[in-house]
Amino acid sequence: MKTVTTEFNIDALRSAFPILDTQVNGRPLIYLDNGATSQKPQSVIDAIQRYYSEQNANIHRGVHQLSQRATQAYEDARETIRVFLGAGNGYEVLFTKGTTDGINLVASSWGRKNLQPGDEVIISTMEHHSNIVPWQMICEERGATLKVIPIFDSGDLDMDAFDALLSDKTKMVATVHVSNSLGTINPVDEIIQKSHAVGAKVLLDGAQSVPHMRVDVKAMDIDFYTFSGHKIFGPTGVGVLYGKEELLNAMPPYQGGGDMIEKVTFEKTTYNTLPHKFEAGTPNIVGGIGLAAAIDFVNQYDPQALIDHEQDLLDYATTSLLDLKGVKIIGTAEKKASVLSFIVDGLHPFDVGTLLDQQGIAVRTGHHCTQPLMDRYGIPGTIRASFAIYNNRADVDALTKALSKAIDMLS
Ligand code: C6P
Repeated sequence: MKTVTTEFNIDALRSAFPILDTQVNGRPLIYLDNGATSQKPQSVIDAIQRYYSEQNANIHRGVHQLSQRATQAYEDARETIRVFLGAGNGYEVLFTKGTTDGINLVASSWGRKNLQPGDEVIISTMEHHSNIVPWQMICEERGATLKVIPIFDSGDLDMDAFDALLSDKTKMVATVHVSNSLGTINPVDEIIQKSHAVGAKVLLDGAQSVPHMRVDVKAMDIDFYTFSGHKIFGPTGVGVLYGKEELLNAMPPYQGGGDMIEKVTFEKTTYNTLPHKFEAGTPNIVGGIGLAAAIDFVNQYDPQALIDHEQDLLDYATTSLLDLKGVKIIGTAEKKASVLSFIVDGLHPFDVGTLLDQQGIAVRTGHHCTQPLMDRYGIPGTIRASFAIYNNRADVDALTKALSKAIDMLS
C-alpha cells in the first residue's frame, strides 16, 4: 500500500474531477449516480492521453521499443492492482472487461470443471443480475441447483437461513459484498469462514465495495473477487478478477485466442501460464493503465478518511430525506456503504428521477439490475442516490431541495 501523501480536503479533491465543474440543463451538475459509474480525475484522463500519445503499441508480442514500453506499463498496472488488493502474486490478478466478465469467467470455467449434478451454488436475494444469470446458466448446464439466501426487510442477509442452506453439497457461494440497490455491507468474513468450513469456494462481487472500502483478498482468504474499473474512477471496459493461484491453475481457459496459448498445432493446443491463460486476444491496454492511475489517485488518501467522509454523507442524506413527506428508505441495514435508495409514496421513481434531472441532479431510477430484489420488496424500482468521495454536503442539500420540489409538483 502506498503511503498517504494528500490530506483529505474535499474542495481540493473535487477540483481533480473536471466534469464536476460542468452544467446539466443549465444547472451545475450534482452527480449522485456513482453506483452506475464514477467520474474520472484529471490524472486518469492524463494517463489515457499519455498512453496514446507516447506509448501505444500491442503488448506481449513486439520486440520493438514501443511494444516493450506498453508491455511494461500494462504489467506495472497489474502490480499496482495486486498491491491494492493485497494479492500474493501478480498472476492471480486477471484483467477482464469488468465485474460481469469476471463472474462469467468463474461461472463458466470453474463451474464447468467443478459442478456436478446434485451440487449446489448459493447466491443471495440482493444479487445484481450479473451474479444471478451466469450461475443460472451454468447450473442448468451442469445439473446443479441454485439456492438463494433470503433477506430481512432491513436489507440484511438472513444468516440463520444461510447456515441452513450450507451443506456438503454446496460447492460455491457467490455473493455481493456491497449491495448496489440497498447499500448493505454483507458480513463477508463470516460467509467466507462458514463456506470454507463445508468445503465451498467463495466469489465476492466487489463492484460496489472497492470504491468505498479497502479489501485485502489474502487476509480475508477470498477465493475469487471481482470488480469494475469504471466504478472506482477508472475507465469503462476494464476490470479485475482476483483468483487464488491453485484455483486458477486448475481451471480451463475461458476463451481461446492469441496470448493465451503456449503452442498451437491443428492437432492440439497447449495453454500459456497465468495470467495469460485467461487473457485471450489484445486486451484493453489503456484501460488497465487508466485503472492503475485511478488506484494511484485513491491511494493518495487515508482510506479511513474517505470512509468517514462517505459515512457522513450517507447519514446526513438519510436524515435529510426522511424529513420529506412520503419518503421511505429501502435498505436500512446497520452496516451500509454510501448508497441511498428510496421511494416516495404514490410517485413513480421514473417521474421523480426526471424532475431531479431537470434540476441538474443525476440519480438512477428503476430496478438497478436487481429485479428479484425489487420483487422481494414488492416495488417496481427505487430512486437511488449513490455517493462518491468527491460528493459533499452541498450535493445532499441540492438533492433534498430538488426532491422536495419534485414531490410538491407531482403530488
Ligand atoms: N451496477 C448500477 O447502477 P459491470 O456492468 O460489469 O461494470 O458491473 C455489473 C455489476 C455487478 N455487480 C454489482 C453489485 C453492480 O452494482 C454492477 C453494476 C450498476 O448499480 C449498473 S447496473
